[in-house]
Amino acid sequence: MNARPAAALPFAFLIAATAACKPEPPATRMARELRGAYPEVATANGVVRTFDVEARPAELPLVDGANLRVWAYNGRVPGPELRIRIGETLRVRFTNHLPEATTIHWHGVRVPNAMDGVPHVTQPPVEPGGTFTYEFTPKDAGTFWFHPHVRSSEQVERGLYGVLVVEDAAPPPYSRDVVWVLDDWLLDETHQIFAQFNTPHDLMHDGRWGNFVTVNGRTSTVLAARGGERIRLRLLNASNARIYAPDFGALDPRIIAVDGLYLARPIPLGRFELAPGNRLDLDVTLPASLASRSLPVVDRFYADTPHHLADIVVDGDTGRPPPTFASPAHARVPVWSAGLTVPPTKELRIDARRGGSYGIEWTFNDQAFAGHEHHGAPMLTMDRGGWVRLRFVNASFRLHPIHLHGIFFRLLARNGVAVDEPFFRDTVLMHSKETIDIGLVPLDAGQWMMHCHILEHAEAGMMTLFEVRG
Ligand SMILES: [Cu+2]
Repeated sequence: MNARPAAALPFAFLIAATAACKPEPPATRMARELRGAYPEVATANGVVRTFDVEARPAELPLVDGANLRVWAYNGRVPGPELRIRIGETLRVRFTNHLPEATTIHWHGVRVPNAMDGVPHVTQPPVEPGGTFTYEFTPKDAGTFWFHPHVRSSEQVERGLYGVLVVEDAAPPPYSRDVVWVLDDWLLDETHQIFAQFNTPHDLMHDGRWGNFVTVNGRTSTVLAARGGERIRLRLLNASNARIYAPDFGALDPRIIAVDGLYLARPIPLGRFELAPGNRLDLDVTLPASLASRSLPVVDRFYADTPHHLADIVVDGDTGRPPPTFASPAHARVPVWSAGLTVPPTKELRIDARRGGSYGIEWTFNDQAFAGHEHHGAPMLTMDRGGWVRLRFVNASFRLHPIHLHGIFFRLLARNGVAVDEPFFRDTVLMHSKETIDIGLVPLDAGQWMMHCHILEHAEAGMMTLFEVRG
């Protein structure tokens, strides 16, 4: 996909500017540097892949195997894994059998604005008994996911989420391609989902953290493998609020993609903070010499409270060394080294205050989102094709994973210190009292959401709209 030339439309004026021999302003140069990083438009090959998805209450053996009353897509948690190939058009015929309205948002997918699933902004909410057809051709291959954008802190927590995998035109020859959805569950003494949502405790802190951590809905997930295999392992954090730092022990996987897009080069996993919404594609090589053994994968976000996530259980070997194909992580990722020399286009200050329907509200620049149906004017307007620097100032002591719809961005700095991540993101974790700077070039017109992906913070006001003109 990275070889596909981007359409030249908004860049035509940049070529003219370059030809004029005047020194090129840094922002103009950085907008030009995005060319070819990822496609500007979707190229549909005419194949339409149709899926029927319905949301309804269900009772499923989850967590440690006891029956849990959940809300589920197609009677499964995680929901169905939608898998298509780049160039194909995804058509999802959605039916809502929940007792309340909902929508589906396609997290990380650069969709046409009308397919973004934001109620009252891009579509009417899908009422109980109602239907909506989502149809789009993804521009990017990678690991994405879908979830409601209505009362998300409850609907996602009850089990509504699924993975969308868009495969490359020629998928790299991994021995297997596996998805791990990480989530946590807050269960009460009856072993059911604790039914109070958006509590003052959750709002004052880092959202709702559960007392059970699961991979693919179970506390005992095992990936059965053989020595000599090379596995593509796609991780998604579907939790409302919990952050994971997965540790694979001696296996030392390489990161090949973050938030769907390939890196410029594979990098060691190290400590990667997988915040709600983030995806991480790992290249995991199991040496042929591994004796039969169980390799635990552990979350060490908080060093003093590690959580067992899952086990990779090696049983025998393939009899061959692991496949030696080149890593797919060789994307063109602009360096944007002049990013910090251009003044921020907009600064957004994040804080909490008393007020609102939950008693506490979270704000961008002292404004709390009044709900999708009462949304005001966008807080920020950007021109299509222009390079933009946004600064987020966390005036609070809490964690905030900042997510933008419809756009990939690069992290430029933390607390004013330049960072050089060789990848794009759609979600970045801000720590207590931290300031971050991100760079981006919007390519898709429309009104898009920007919000904290700690869903309780979002529900209590930490959402806003930005508009891309063009
Ligand atoms: Cu937050």
